[in-house]
Amino acid sequence: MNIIMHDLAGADPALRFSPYCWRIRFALAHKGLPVETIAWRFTDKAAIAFSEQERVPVIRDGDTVVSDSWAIAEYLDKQYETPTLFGGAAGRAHARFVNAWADSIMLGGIARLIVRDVLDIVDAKDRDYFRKSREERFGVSLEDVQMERESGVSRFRETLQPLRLVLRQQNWLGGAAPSYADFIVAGTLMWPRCCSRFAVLAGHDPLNAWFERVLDLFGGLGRAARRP
Ligand SMILES: N[C@@H](CCC(=O)N[C@@H](CS)C(=O)NCC(=O)O)C(=O)O
Repeated sequence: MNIIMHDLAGADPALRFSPYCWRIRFALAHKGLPVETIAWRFTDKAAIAFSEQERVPVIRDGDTVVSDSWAIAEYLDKQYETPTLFGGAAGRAHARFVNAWADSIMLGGIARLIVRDVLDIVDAKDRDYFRKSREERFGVSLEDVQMERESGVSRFRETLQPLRLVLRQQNWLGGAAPSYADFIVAGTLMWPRCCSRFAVLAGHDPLNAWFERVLDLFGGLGRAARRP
């Protein structure tokens, strides 16, 4: 039986834009596990009530339900040992740092660049909820959050310098082969790619070469993703 995953979608059900869900799409593909995704909207809380929380990704694997992308990655690596996502306990510990860094520094930085654009692609029934919940979080309007993005984008790009320094030495964050650390960062970059036409990476950024390699993995899974 295929694994089922509730996956955040926009007004266009083919537009899948959650950074956390993308991490798991890549992780499942890495394991060679077929997945059936179910389009989920921010306000479809009842559809995932069985997981006893309100966010996606949520996977159902037979009788097992797991939510939270990190917990799902750990579950997958335990349940389906090879090919490994983490490369052992030390790799998992390092990936935990990458996860925390991506969640705090990368996602926060990207939100300031594209959060108003997200409003344009969410389903009509999610629009009020999305605006209200995100404006409460930022304390200003979505328009104001994103207003200074042309000048602010360079600050975001500077925060990615550790990635450049590592990827100058090796092809993947996982070393010689991609690991969950690559999927965390690439999944995070799928969010702006699938929500906005704003370029969060400069054209000359060496990170593009690595991101293009990720987009080509698994038969071009990331590259084929619907974009606005
Ligand atoms: N820590 C969770 C975060 C999941 C999360 O925040 N997902 C977003 C979609 S990108 C969500 O479901 N948001 C629901 C909401 O804002 O109400 C993970 O890693 O999976």
